Amino acid sequence: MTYMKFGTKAVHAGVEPDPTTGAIMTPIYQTSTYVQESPGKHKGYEYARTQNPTRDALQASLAALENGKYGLCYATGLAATDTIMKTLRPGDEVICTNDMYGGTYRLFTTVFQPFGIKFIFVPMAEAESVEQYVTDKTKMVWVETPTNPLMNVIDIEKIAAITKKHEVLLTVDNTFATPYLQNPLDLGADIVMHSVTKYLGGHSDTVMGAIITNNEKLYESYKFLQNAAGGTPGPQDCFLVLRGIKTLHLRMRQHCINGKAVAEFLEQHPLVGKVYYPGLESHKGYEIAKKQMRDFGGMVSFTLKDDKVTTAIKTLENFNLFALAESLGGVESLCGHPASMTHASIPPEERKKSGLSDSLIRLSVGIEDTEDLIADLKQAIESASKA
Ligand code: P1T
Repeated sequence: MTYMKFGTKAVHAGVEPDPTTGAIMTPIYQTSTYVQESPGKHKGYEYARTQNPTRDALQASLAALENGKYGLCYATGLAATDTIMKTLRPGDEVICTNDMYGGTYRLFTTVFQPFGIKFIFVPMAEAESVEQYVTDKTKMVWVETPTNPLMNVIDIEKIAAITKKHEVLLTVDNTFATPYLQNPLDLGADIVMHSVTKYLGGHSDTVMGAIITNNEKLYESYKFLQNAAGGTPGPQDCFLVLRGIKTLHLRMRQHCINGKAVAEFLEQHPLVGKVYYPGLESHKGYEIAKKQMRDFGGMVSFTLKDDKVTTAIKTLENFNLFALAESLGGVESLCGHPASMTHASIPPEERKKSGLSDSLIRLSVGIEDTEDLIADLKQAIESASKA
């Protein structure tokens, strides 16, 4: 079946009534193995690390949402990234954006770098400048856009023109945007990676990762690694994400409405310093975001004019509705302190170079009523400055 529109895909793609009972919801195939009639004679399923019907449905759904041919799921977002990196070899070079999730930075620098893969972290706001870092050893450009936590927007089409010219791969971590807002494969990327934990799951109840591609050879290597290295998700988690995806378009609409309202409120507040949100005209990536995204999402970062770390911490402690927690993309609003939480594994001097201040506050704006979120922000900021 071909689904034309995103909402219809979110509800239906990959999901067929269960062949044995007609159950409209894909069952949780909680089994480790499948009985064979005769050795090698089976129904397409042998062992649950290799294949699982609940996972199959989710993989097909994710591929459809990203306009890709192939989808694969992994135990976490980092397990998906680990799989992509395992296809590289000692001596290979990867050019990466210098602002990215701290765990991805840690995986690259402390796990893969010692195996002889070189990672070059560079700013990518001016996409053309990336070409100067390409050498005959470059195998991949790794883009996260919008970036975590500074919301830098990277021009995927322009980077793709460079990677195509030099015959290197382009991977885009599409976690912050989601396929509802941005489809990197359509813009020239070879590989899309997701922390499914976030908006795709959408309810803060599971961790998972995914890879989507149109490249059959890459798909075969990642699928091989899914079985050979075994970083697969369980069927219960696949079920939860399948359920989450059915409302992705509805949730994202409200995340975008609330994200914009929060960013605009912060921008006009006299106690607020910088606001990082790609939907603000003052944001340096606004024009690129308008070109490559359908809306601007629910992630907002900001600093206070009083730039002391203690004031930022007090503000975080003052929130009532925004819960202080790692992660993002759930229906409920969260707040965090990247320097000591999600990005603590990036050395302070590297954080400074990319512009990540120790007083930065990051918000994952949920789908609650906008007025309640603004009221909570207002009281948290204003009472921190009084204390
Ligand atoms: O947590 P995991 O599912 O392994 O995904 C890692 C990951 C990859 N890419 C991006 C852009 C991410 O934000 C993450 C995880 N991020 C958080 C836990 C966080 O709070 O930023």
